[in-house]
Amino acid sequence: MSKLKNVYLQGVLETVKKRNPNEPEFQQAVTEVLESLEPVIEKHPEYQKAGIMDCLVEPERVIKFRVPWMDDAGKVHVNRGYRVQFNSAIGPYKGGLRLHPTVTESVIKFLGFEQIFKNSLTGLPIGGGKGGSDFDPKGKSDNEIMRFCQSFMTELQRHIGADTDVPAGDIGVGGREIGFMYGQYKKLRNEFVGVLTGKGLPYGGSLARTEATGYGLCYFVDEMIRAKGKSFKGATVVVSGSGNVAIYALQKVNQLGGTVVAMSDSAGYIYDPKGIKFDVIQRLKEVDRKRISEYAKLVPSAKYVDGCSGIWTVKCDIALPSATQNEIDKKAAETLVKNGCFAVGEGANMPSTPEAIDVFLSNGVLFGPAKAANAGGVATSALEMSQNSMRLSWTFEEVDAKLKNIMIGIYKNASEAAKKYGAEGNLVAGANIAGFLKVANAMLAYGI
Ligand code: NDP
Ligand code: 2IT
Repeated sequence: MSKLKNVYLQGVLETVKKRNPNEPEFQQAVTEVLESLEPVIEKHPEYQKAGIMDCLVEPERVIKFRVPWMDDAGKVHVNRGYRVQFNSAIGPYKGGLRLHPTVTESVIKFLGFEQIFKNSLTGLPIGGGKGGSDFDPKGKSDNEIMRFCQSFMTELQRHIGADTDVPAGDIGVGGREIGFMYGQYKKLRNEFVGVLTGKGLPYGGSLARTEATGYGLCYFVDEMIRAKGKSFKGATVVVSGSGNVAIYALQKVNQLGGTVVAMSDSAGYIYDPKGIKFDVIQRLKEVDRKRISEYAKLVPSAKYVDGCSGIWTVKCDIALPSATQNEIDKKAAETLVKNGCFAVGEGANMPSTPEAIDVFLSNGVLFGPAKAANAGGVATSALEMSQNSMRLSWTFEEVDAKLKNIMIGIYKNASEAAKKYGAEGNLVAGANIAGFLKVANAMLAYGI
């Protein structure tokens, strides 16, 4: 049951549920945003009059396609590919590509919807989109990954472009996959343009894009907790996941004086009271592509525990969920609170269930929602697009400094919007409202 009282918004949500049955993740993401926007809609009838919310919850375009590929043994497999071009009011569609067996239209739509507000919050000119496939990269050879990526791009290339739609990485898509996809795009289109971000440095990538989501997450959380007189110095931190976001969150926590005592993958988690070593985990995951259980064999002070959800029972001051959606439920949130956790920063998209968010907010936990806290990745992607357009590249320090300023700006913008609309201290409401206003005002200007 939603908490909505506004009749117009209730109607919008009803329509979303009717039109998109069996899409629980998409319904979850829309419900949260509509609940946050209640005070905005009450204050600004012009949005209702122009049907802004009705338009916003309907993607501009949903592309769904067949992706056939051949494994090393010569067997043919068929996966399903998606690109949801959700909203282009303030810039070309922008958002990652996810390769994971749990990918469905609902997952891609929730991610694309959230991306609209996140991208708006960065202050940069990017619209919202997302894509991916139910392909499972685990256990595949480099050649199989290459053939899949080439087949995926053979269709996707018809729908994207440097000024139209610019995909990037997400779960299961990193530098290797972006390389294969960019190579295929270039072959088919005979164009060297910034049509993907997260590219390798020799062919148009930006320094600091690899680090950006994890670093940005820490810059955001640092700003949020410093406003309450706290800091990372001496803090015990738990980071779930051990992929792109988690690895660079670990590195930045270390630089800011905190200690990450637990990390995970989908099979289980590692615990090391002495602090998880960045170099070891980076090599294990990025180079060797092994399971996190191997870490405990390399580092004697660490122990491995089967089952990834147990990570939330580890006592910490700050939690940075950076694996996947709905990884923290009500019970996990209650355990974190009971163990003294005072801040949560969402590195993943929608990692906390609505019930978990209620637990955090009602217990005074400082809560940085995904749309704000993990926006550093896409913000730096937009900086990659700028550098591609200029045919220039900035130094690591320049990009990192811009990223930090953007994250501080997002914190300020979200906290001010929350205060202005009667939800002081609630960054979920603040991020949704601040992200919405820019997009809605552009849509108002365009007419229907
Ligand atoms: P990666 O593929 O690099 O890493 C994902 C990590 O999460 C792995 O450790 C993986 O474990 C774990 N994981 C994935 N799915 C599940 C699952 N269903 N249950 C438990 N664990 C799971 O992805 P990223 O680090 O790029 O992405 C992590 C999160 O951050 C996602 O929610 C993504 O949408 C979000 N994000 C990513 C950004 C980016 O720039 N990359 C930007 C903003 C948000 P295993 O290896 O066992 O599958
Ligand atoms: O969820 C996200 O913001 C991303 N996966 C990054 C998207 C991007 O275009 O860099």
